[in-house]
Amino acid sequence: MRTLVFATNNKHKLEEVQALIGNKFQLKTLEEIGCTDDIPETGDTFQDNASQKSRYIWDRFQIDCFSDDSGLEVKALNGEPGVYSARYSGSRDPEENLQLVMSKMKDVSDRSASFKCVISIVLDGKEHLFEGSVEGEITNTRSGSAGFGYDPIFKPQGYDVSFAEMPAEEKNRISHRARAVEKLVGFLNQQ
Ligand code: ITT
Repeated sequence: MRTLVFATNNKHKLEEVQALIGNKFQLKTLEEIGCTDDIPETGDTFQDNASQKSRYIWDRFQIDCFSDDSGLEVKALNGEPGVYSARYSGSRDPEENLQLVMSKMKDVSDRSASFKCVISIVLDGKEHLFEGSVEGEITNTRSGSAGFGYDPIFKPQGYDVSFAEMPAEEKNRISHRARAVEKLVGFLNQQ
């Protein structure tokens, strides 16, 4: 079985991706390879940040690895929080970040938003990129407690519930991350 490092410190992402990848590939965590570094994420785009994370691990450890850079883009906020999704309020507290989006969206009628995910994988030193997105809207009130981050205020198009009200398997069928991981798995199966 092929072993891949998933370069993330977000345990929710790890759980989602592990469930999507199943047992075809063995995922190793940063902890398992002894990496406790604060991996830089200084890019202006999801792609730049994803590349930065996976290349950092490749350069330091020469291990096949991939990373996910993702976030919420709200149309009425000119694409914010975007690449700053994990620290939009200045803090890494998901609750504070969610509250800030809710307060900025108070009284805004165009509620369109999307989640984006870019996966960068470095295999034998060569990088490949995969993208996924899901359209939806920011709800007026929060609901649900599953998932993470902005899930309680994001309702995917065609659904009456937020991501945080869905069972993990359902979010994992339609999410931005699921779509990017599906492309990644298709690619890995051809290697
Ligand atoms: P790593 O960089 O260690 O992977 P991170 O959480 O810092 O972890 P990102 O820089 O990619 O990851 O930021 C992603 C943020 O976007 C995440 O912290 C959430 O706030 C938000 N986000 C991404 N995917 C999400 C999802 O499926 N549901 C809810 N919020 C999500």
